[in-house]
Amino acid sequence: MGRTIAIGDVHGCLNELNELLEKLELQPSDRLIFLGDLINRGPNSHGVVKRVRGIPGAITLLGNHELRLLRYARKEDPSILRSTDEKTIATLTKKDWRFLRHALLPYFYEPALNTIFVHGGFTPDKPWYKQSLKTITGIQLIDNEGNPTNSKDCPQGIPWADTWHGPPFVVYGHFPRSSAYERPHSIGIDTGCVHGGALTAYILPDKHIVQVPARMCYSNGSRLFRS
Ligand SMILES: [Mn+2]
Repeated sequence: MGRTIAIGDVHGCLNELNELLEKLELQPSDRLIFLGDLINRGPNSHGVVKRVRGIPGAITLLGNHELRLLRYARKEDPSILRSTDEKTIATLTKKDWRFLRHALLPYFYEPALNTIFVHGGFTPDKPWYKQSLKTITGIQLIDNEGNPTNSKDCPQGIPWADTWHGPPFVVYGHFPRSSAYERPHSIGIDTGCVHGGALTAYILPDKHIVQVPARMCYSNGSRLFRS
């Protein structure tokens, strides 16, 4: 089996993505998995979607940012949009929309590695395959009643990964931290490229990390949490 390479939240950082893909020296036997949130906040959402949809066989997961855009497109309800969505929508082509509608998976499970790839994560109280789209794309923390939440709504919550005991092992993004967040049964690899951190790839089965630093802080650097 070739390498399985997960890539964290790109958020429109096309230059860093191109640099990372070059640094990885991709082989035909490699499998690339993008953990979601390709778009928004950064300088070139369209460029990232175009680049990723041009990679044959790449697996792309649904992030909360893509989920919001798809909900808007389905209901045509502009009230759910944020200003970053509007900037992205203005640049997306028909091919980009087709890709966002049809190519994004909620998660990807690889039995040979006993590993699941997902954007946000899981609560520990029920099996991963029984959890809602809202949870698996949006969770960062768990509140004191055991419910999924995030750092904005409940800053004192506990990282869901601290409560996850596996199996399976979980590789996820969505929680921008100053470095990868390694736990015995999970690893978070959103290292906040768009916030001036880095773009991170995690390679299995060797458990190797490859990173490219952000060229600048494109969006609110204070969102990068220390890990
Ligand atoms: Mn996210």
